[in-house]
Amino acid sequence: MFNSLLLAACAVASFAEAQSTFRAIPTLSASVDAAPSLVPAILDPTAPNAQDVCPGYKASGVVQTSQGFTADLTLAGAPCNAYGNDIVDLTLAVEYQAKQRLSVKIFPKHLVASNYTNGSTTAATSDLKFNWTNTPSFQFQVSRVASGEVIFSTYGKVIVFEDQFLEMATSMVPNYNIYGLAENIHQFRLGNNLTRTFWAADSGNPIDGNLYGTHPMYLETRYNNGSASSSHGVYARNAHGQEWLLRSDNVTYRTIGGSYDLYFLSGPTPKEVIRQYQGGVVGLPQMQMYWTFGFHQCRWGYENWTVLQEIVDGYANAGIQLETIWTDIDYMDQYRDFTNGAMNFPVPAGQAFLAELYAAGQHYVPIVDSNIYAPNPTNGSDSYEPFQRGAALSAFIRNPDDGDFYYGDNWPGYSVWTDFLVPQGQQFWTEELVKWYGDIPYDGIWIDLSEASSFCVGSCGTGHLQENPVHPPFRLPGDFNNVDFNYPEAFNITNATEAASAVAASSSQVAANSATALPAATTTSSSATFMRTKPTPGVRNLDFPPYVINNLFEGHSLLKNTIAPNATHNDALNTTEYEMHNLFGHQIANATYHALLSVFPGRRPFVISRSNFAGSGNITGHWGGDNTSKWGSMYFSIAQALQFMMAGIPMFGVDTCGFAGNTDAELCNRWMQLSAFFPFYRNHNVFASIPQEAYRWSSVAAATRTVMNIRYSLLPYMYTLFYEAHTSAETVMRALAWEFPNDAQLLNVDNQFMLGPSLLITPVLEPLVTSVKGVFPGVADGVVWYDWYTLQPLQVAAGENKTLDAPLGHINVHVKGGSILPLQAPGNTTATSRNNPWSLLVALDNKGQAAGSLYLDDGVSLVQNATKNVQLSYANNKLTASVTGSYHSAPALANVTIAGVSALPAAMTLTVAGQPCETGVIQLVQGGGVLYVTGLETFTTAGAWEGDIEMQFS
Ligand SMILES: *[C@@H]1O[C@H](CO)[C@@H](O)[C@H](O)[C@H]1NC(C)=O
Ligand SMILES: *[C@@H]1O[C@H](CO)[C@@H](O)[C@H](O)[C@H]1NC(C)=O
Ligand SMILES: *[C@@H]1O[C@H](CO)[C@@H](O)[C@H](O)[C@H]1NC(C)=O
Ligand SMILES: *[C@@H]1O[C@H](CO)[C@@H](O)[C@H](O)[C@H]1NC(C)=O
Ligand SMILES: CC(=O)N[C@H]1CO[C@H](CO)[C@@H](O)[C@@H]1O
Repeated sequence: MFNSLLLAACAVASFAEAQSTFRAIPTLSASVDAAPSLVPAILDPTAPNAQDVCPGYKASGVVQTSQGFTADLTLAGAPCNAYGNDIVDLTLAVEYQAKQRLSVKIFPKHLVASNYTNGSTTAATSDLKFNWTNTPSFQFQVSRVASGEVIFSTYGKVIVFEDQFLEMATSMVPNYNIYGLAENIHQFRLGNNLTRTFWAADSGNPIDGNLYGTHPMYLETRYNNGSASSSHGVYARNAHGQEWLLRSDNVTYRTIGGSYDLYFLSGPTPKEVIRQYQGGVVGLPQMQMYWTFGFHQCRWGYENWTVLQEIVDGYANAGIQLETIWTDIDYMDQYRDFTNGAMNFPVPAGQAFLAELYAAGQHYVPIVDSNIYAPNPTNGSDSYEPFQRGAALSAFIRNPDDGDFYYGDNWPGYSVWTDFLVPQGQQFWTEELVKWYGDIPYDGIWIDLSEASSFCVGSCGTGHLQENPVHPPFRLPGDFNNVDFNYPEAFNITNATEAASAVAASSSQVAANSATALPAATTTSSSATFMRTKPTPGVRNLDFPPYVINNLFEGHSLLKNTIAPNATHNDALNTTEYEMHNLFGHQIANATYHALLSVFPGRRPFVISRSNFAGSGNITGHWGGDNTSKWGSMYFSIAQALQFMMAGIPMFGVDTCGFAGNTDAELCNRWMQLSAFFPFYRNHNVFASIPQEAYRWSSVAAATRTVMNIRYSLLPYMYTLFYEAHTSAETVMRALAWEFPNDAQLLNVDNQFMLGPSLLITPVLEPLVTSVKGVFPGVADGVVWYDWYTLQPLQVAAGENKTLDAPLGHINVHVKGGSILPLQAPGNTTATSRNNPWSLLVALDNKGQAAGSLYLDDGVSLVQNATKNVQLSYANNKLTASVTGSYHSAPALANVTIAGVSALPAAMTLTVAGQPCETGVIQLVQGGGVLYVTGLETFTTAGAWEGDIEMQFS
């Protein structure tokens, strides 16, 4: 069976086959996405330096408040109008909001600050101190009261506040270590020479370029020459297009609008900073349903319900867990939201498919795009009711030039976008999702293209709707002569014959394309070039702000590939996309969350979405977007995940095995094993590349079965980590630098990570190797690391870069001594796993102690009728489980495995719920430093955690 699958997967994508799939509808010219070309300010030597030309402010009129003070800031000289119009009169509001959080706001004087406080902190009780001076202009410093350490200082720099440009800079210590500023494709430590541009973009996964998410928050760690490290956080709450310039001795923050709304977090550990940020400022991550931690399979290119059934069956036949099957845009009628293609995805067949899927305990999640098709008004058969209903509600964003809706372009043709700033946007979205659920009872929603992506510049559909449905202005994957022949690095070594044939086919395609007049894949020409606009007194230039951010698209214009900045909302202020652009993704995810509350009252909504903003973790999960089937893309997934753990969106994972391009058996093998330790575990790829389900190659199937059984046995641990994230801002995946904050050797580590406090993952991230190097922190302080598979302590010296065996199909997982992990025998779904026997894995530290915890609830409800907490501990040869709460888990506790026990105990006593047990049936076996206690099930037949358990060895 696997031999034939192996052949199928290794066959290169077929050039001939794809030539027949061209969509026979009018194709927009690439010129619709042409915009004037600009030079980003950071690359423009003639751009004014605001620090040189702007006068700064003087503070006066200080008024003490209960928790800080306010003052007037007045422009200290002639306006510089560097990239906008200087605002002359500002208000400064300094507020000691909590012991660990200081807020500094600077805003136009006529506005009133909103604030949230704990009501009792003052300068006298804060960890942080705010100092300021008026010489030579208003400048401030934030320092630690206890040590005097300055964590932020604008001394020596002017503060700039214009209607379209703000600039503030802080001095930095040499070789500073900062992390965060998600979303970026970059190493975990951001380095001292990087510009982070925030302007949500449908741009794939560009290294260092702007992409989907905006999280203007960083964490800085200072190692203080070997004494305890100190970490602090800075969050600048502002959604406008912006840039953070990380330079050798300063970080410069620039936005093209809004105000300064800064939060300084005192830490002093990385975990405290993260907790202060999520718990105190942007809000804690939502709790997810238990089943969402199962494995998800998706691809663009599942042609019909029958194919979907074949995929579900393929996993079952291969003995690999599949929890959720997803559909990409294939299922829709001509790419229109809330529809099903009548030919390939008819509703009745879908209902039959889903009934069977749900009966097997599995789940279904479809994609929903951010655009709404605007039907051809001259063709009655092109009617599309969701558009009519939304139009009747005035629920779409408008074109300011004519007051009609803004018509951009996306997969279905000319389209509109929902206006989530007004209540009717939510109403429209909820009604459509509820209505469609009546046809297709989905389990959650996947939101895509929410940057928001548009394939043309401006309201290109205005006056052209009679051409609909138009084809996007570039070739789609799988369109005529557009087959992807890319393979991972080293494919030419592992699969030389196939690689040669891919190269040949690729050349034929290039030759065929140059012989036709068809537009090439993605190039667009720009109509004019200029550096930047000049500020106009009293007026903002929304489409071409004078400060040009380094938007990564060709020509850098803000108009490219999205809704134009001057498009307006339906609110009383006619708020524009200039303000709202970076919030569209948050708003549509939020609207989807609330729509799902209507579809499933009382149930935790499951939303995975692409564009996101600070705080989006309250209402959505996120996948890493359009990555590629390359080894480097797999490596960057770890740093991207760690950013989102900081950002408070722990439901994160990437397209496993890679989205764009073809994968291969070796990369997919390593990646299926790595992603098994990410919270959101999904395999997904693009249309017109080879299939990459985990069962397509026997070697990948075997590696996946191995790791999937580990993941499913760890579901109680993963779920408990999520509960702790949701209630107390603990992180799920963790940087080594967070767990061992005083070890400066770990400051760059992003090729390894921890899952919670107990598991260290050391993946292989390169081809053609059978070993991997990793570090094992804490050894100098006595930390023991046990191999997951053998439970043997790793022999490793302090600071050693240890070489580990890592043959294909094996991922190194180590358990930190001192941990107790609650496990359940893996079933074929999360539901069957939940009904399987419990066990405990106890990994003793060098003092013979360990601890852990377990959280249980029904796994579904927003408000729980009953929950259960189990505190697990081991000391003095005694294992204790103390139970609180009344949630009932039926399976018994079957066995306990204790690593780090050197001899067989002479005796054992067991008490369950205070009752001594007759231990005759229990087996104790010791060998290789591990004690195996089996045969426990008869003592907890009513459920493992119905009462406290004490197990004493002597
Ligand atoms: C802040 O100002 C106080 C006096 O008001 C001074 O004692 C302290 O050294 C200053 N701190 C810093 C970091 O400049
Ligand atoms: C900073 O990065 C830029 C762009 O990558 C590079 O040209 C420059 O040499 C770097 N500067 C330093 C000091 O490394
Ligand atoms: C930040 O540092 C860079 C590189 O040294 C320098 O060119 C720039 O002027 C500095 N910016 C500020 C605001 O101090
Ligand atoms: C489903 O799609 C597959 C692949 O294109 C095709 O072979 C099959 O005939 C289709 N089945 C149905 C029922 O449409
Ligand atoms: C400066 C300011 O506006 N402070 C307010 C912050 O919020 C608290 C609680 O609502 C108010 O009491 C303060 O007046």
